[in-house]
Amino acid sequence: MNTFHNPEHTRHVGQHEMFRGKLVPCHEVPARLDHVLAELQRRPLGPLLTPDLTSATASATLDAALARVHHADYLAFLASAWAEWVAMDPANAAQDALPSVWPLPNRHGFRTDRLPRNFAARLGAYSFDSGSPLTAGTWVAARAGAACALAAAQCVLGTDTGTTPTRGCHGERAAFALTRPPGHHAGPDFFGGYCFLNNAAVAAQALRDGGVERVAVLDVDYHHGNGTQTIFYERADVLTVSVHGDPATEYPFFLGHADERGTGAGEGFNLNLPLPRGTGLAAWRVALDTALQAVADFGAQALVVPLGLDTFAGDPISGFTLQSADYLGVGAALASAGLPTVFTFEGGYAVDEVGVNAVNVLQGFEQTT
Ligand code: OKP
Ligand code: ZN
Repeated sequence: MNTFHNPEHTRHVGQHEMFRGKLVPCHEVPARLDHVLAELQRRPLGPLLTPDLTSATASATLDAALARVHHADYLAFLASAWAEWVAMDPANAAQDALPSVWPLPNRHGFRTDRLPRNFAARLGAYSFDSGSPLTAGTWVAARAGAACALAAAQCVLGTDTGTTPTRGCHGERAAFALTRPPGHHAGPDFFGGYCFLNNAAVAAQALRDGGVERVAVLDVDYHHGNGTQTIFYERADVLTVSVHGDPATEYPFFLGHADERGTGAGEGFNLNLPLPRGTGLAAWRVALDTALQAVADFGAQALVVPLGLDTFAGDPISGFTLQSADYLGVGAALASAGLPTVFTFEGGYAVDEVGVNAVNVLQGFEQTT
């Protein structure tokens, strides 16, 4: 399996996230990715590649792929956000940008048809929580990360549209986009949950645009993939399935219930499998099998797996109890779908174990193909 990793990830380093009334150190730290890379060096699964964005063609191809899943005004906001944050007050340069005011839905009377000029207000208009610091390097890191997702999709497609080193990348069975910040909470025009650009959605859309008629996204992160769900909610060509902590008690709280089945043309093409906090491997695997059956019934021709490792028992912010060795079986189960598969690295905050857990999934997958 080819891994596309993002050396620019180190440019996204948040200082704090807001948690229950105080600023606490970020859980989503650069060391997470370093542990996965180190484990991939101990247990190599294939080439380690980095997308090359230096040419104008590669850069334009990436921007076009981003524009397929995110709104143009949101992308422009992200690109200039840090400069505008510092322009508000030069002292802001020492501080992450964290939103602290949001418009409630229109039923409360707030207007979202007028975007405020004030940058702190716009930060709120394009986000849904105060846990996702936007830093000087966030845009560069997130954009280079989306390039990994695009490259991974191109690798399983066997096409090269300019950003991908082609070595070993022609219709591969699977590829891994190893990047941070994560992506599955980012929606068409909002960030949150540590996510800014939806890497899994970029990959799924790139597979569609590369000629795959039916693409399934099977999100195994502890947290519901609300951004991905929202991006594809009205579409029948991309099935979104998520196994996650019940939003009645678990983040992101305001989406992820079992009765969300898609709307319009997309009705029947979203499946949520919420599980109670405390769920262990046996019940989680039953849900995964239900998810895989839905992928098969849909007739998916390619699979995207937002791979969160925060289902691990030792995760500090999550509530399932999977053990490290269980992830080998998770990878094997995912491989049993028999589909070209793109993995995107999402959550997993037990930093010392996240490398072993992630590579266990990928190794279990490889051993089963
Ligand atoms: C991201 B991913 C709120 C902080 C709450 C956010 C968890 C984000 C998880 N201020 N925690 O799905 O692993
Ligand atoms: Zn998560």
